[in-house]
Amino acid sequence: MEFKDFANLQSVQTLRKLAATPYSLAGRGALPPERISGYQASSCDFDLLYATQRIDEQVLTALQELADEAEAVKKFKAMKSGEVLNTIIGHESEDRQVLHTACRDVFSDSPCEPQATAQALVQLARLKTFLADLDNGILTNEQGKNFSTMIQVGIGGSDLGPRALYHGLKRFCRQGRDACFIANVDPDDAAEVLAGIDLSRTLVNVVSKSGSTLETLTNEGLIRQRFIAEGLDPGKHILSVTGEGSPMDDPTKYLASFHMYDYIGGRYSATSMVGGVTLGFVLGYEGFLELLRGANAMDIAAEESDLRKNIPLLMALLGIWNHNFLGFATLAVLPYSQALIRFPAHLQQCDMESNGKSISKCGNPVAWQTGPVVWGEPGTNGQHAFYQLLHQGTEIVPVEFIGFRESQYGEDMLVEGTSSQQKLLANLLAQSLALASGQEHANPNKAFSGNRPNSLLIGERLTPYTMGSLLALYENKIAFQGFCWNINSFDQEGVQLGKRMATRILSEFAGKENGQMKDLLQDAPEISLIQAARLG
Ligand code: G6Q
Repeated sequence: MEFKDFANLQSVQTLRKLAATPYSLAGRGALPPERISGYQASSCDFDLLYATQRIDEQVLTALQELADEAEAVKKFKAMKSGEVLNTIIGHESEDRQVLHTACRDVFSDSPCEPQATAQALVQLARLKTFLADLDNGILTNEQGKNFSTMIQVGIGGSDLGPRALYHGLKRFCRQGRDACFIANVDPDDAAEVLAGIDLSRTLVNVVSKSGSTLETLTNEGLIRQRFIAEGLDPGKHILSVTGEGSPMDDPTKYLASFHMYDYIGGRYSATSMVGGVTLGFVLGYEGFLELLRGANAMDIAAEESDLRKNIPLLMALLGIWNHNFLGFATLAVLPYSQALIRFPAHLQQCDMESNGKSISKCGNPVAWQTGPVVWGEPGTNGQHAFYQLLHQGTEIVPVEFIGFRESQYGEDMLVEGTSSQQKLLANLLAQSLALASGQEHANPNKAFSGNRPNSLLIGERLTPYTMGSLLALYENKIAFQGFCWNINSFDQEGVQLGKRMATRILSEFAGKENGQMKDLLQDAPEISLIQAARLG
């Protein structure tokens, strides 16, 4: 494998030239039927309509060349086969395999990386037994009653993905089972969740790969105290998911323990036991397997080298076109699906923690833009909020719309001749067109310049299977972009500095609590800041 700098790729020079005259979506007849039908792709159960991007045949050809030159698909396959891709060549780095895909490569007789998949299968078998014990009344609370709620305690990658999937699939939760999440060290997070809960019927799933995260350990401690205060035995209620050998890897403290492995990055861990335990509890074991099946199907579809037939690759390259060549700094992901309310928050982490990097795979400063700012909210709510800027603002924001032909509940009715689902989809299509086409008007305040690139990702219905596919689609898109930008998308050194400073400030607070002011920091700006904020 070669790690070529983005700026030196031949196709990048071609694309720079093409970017001087991108296709205009705003002109009369700019979106003829053959363009709309020609610019669509399908992977698994999703269709991508991308006629409303500022691309033409030449751009698509050059984007394909870029993907080929950067060996994006080859690297993706190498990733799935266990190549050590989480590394910065020539420098100290995590030096790990990147094998979240192995968690769902469990349906094949010849998995891409057999060892990791064997480990995933062991964890799945343990989960299956645990869930069956709950169903069969082998595991009950102190009074012999079934558990009805699972609280997942974790933060970052140990929270966002599982939480987004839980909201996405609430419709499919088993009767009498629910989940909630505590992430923040803000005591109000735990207080609010615990206020509405019968702890005697609750399981607490503490998830931390490192087993040493301040927020998670603090919340675990707080909850343990709550159990004791209510006369309950925490050991009969608290589970753990952690890395093998981590400080939390102590089965004697927990009702059950599950493992995840260092080759699975936190933000890519939703299909490991990090998501599996809570999702298995609410969806049932089969429901969780369906999610894995959908993710696995997308992982296979992403091996296609023709970007016109590979949605994750196509979305990655369209993103690069908008970001690096047309110069748009952010990306809005706007799901027209209430169930996906937390999905943009998950993508914020998955994308920005992966691709918010300034050095190349070889440790050199990059001379090109890497990951965009990613944000989003479900439509149609967003239309009544920030779409003004999307349509008429000076900042052009490329949009990835997501929608489904059918609603999840199927509980709908006609109001004034159309169903709510039709109204939702009409708005989705209208926004895509309005952003692209714009509108001329004599009154400048009512004119829309158009040419605001977007694409429509459409599925049939959001189910455990399609949710899995959607999750993997974005994970794979993010990896493809990282391969093209020649960065390491799988580490997160950028979060360390703030963490270290917080630890120093906390030790200052702790010193005060003990009445023995430490002067560890002395003239450090931390001290001035503590004083200026009137916190000490
Ligand atoms: C994700 C990051 C980060 C991590 C959290 C929680 O890729 O590594 O968000 O998931 O910091 O870490 P633990 O699971 O170790 O508690």
